[in-house]
Amino acid sequence: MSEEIKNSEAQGAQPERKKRIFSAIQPSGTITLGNYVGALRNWVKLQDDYDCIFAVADLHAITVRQDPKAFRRNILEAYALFLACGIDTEKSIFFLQSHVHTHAELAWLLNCYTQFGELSRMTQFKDKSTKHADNVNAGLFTYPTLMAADILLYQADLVPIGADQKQHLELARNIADRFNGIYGRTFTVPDGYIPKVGARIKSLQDPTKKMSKSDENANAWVAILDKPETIMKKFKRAVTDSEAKVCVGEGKDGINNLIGIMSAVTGKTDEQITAEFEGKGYGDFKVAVAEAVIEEVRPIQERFDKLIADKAYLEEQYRRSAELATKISQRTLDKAMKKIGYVAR
Ligand code: ATP
Ligand code: LTN
Repeated sequence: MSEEIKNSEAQGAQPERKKRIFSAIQPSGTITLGNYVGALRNWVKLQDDYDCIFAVADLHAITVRQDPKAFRRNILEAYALFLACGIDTEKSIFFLQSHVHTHAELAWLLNCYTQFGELSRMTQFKDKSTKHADNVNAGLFTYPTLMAADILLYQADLVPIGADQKQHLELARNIADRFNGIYGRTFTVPDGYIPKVGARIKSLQDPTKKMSKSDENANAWVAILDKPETIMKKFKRAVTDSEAKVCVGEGKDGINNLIGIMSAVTGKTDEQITAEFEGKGYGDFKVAVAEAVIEEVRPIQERFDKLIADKAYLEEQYRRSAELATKISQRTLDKAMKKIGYVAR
């Protein structure tokens, strides 16, 4: 066999490297239908086509004061719920951010390559410091450099995020560019991976706003772990218009949102849904949407109940993932430290 053919065979046999994805979500109590449709469910789908690394961003969560007992429970529940939704530790690495020491370490280094002015321009910082004026801590201010560290440690190519995180990702890109510019290529400059606008679920009480778990009115959101009767009650109370015709239309934000939810959970198109409910009232439609959502979350809730009762299993999963994540991220941290001029450990 000629050298050339051998070479080309060897090349052909080499599997193409999958692109790496990194994303994280904060463990802030309830995970809503919005979070599920807009973030979690996409992560589950991405696992087959990408090399995925996901984390529960528990370090980010202490920019607001947390009750220790509730915090610990929320972190574990978020972890179990994500597994229940289909995050698979055989396919992906899925860890608790606080278990991987490199995140806080790189975040410190990156703080010194980030300008005060850049962080001051972050709209999330401006919003949150106005909302919680009594606790504008330094962590809230440097939140984006920790997020940059999360991403850059794994040399991620793509970062699935909601539109609200675009500015933070842009900053992570700038920090990576700046560092690479000074020291030579150290970090992959990541691209955002923003789902289609259609996946934005709106509040059930004010359908011009997004469904948000921090909404004070609990009727505005549906949690993945809400009981079936609660889900039914919340949908029955959903705000609609007075036209009483199930179809997509201008000024029909409430019904548009319910059709969007129905479509997201059943996979049916808006036209199919409209045809199915022709001649029927909003009451019937709300019940049907609630039933579809209940069916979607039922298996997730069943898996969650089993997982949360099995602490040993959960521990095995997050420990193993943290070990793998530490190994990968340590390489990047070492590389960055060497470039800065630190003495090797
Ligand atoms: P908060 O109320 O504290 O802002 P949230 O419910 O808006 O929380 P985040 O923690 O900010 O949720 O977001 C987690 C992920 O879920 C992000 O990727 C975000 O884009 C996505 N997400 C949040 N709300 C929705 C929604 N209503 N529709 C679609 N995706 C959403
Ligand atoms: N800030 C994000 C959560 C988050 C994240 C990340 C997302 C923390 N670290 C790294 C993507 C990549 C949020 O509040 N949704």
